[in-house]
Amino acid sequence: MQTTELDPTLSETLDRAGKAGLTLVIGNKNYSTWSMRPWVAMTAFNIPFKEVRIPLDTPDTASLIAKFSASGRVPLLLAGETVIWDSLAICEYLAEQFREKNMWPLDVVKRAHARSICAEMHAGFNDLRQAMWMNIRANFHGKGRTPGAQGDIGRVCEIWEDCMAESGPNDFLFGDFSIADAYYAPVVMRFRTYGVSLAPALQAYADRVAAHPAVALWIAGALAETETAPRYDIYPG
Ligand SMILES: N[C@@H](CCC(=O)N[C@@H](CS)C(=O)NCC(=O)O)C(=O)O
Repeated sequence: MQTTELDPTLSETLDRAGKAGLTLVIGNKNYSTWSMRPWVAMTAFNIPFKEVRIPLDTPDTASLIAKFSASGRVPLLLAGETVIWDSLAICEYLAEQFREKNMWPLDVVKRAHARSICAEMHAGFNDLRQAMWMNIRANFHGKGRTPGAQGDIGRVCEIWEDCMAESGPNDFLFGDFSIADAYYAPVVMRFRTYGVSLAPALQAYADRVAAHPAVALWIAGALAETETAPRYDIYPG
């Protein structure tokens, strides 16, 4: 197992990140699933970066994001003069820039599997997104179980079970923590908020993710935020 201690003293990494001038622009930690993914990956792999946080759902959100990118979305990675405006593109860029960190699994077949499940998350799960948005501070137990969301929950469980069948009982999806775990971390947050019951092995995986120091830091940040987005704070009906 890879150590999950955060070690910000890796001078070579610090030096390179400093030269690259990495800044990650994110939304609120409580609500922004796409921001959570690269933030957790960078933190878990000890890649230092400056954080710029733009609260979502305010009258200023669009103009603040527009200062950095015309995409109108966060996260954004600013790497020197380069702007990368999509969570998966950011993770791929980092995996290339910091190859020695093995942010993807080392084995080519596992790597292809990891990329597939990240691509599936990136392109799909719309029902889960719509009915069970992320709100780390909220308790929406029992809500959001539309047929489509139930189907998406089932598919997430299938994906995790497939991975668990190959990795060990105390492992992450592909053994050591990887981009794939960062990609599914917001789903873990949703399952907690909406009280989704999981088979014991999957619950144990979800607990491992939530307890990972990088994820725990993100959760602490979400709990400390004071701004709210009212339309995501009350579950209608
Ligand atoms: N495909 C993009 C999706 C990014 C996205 O939709 N971000 C949301 C926040 S989680 C956003 O920026 N919304 C803009 C807004 O709410 O004004 C990615 O993977 O980064």
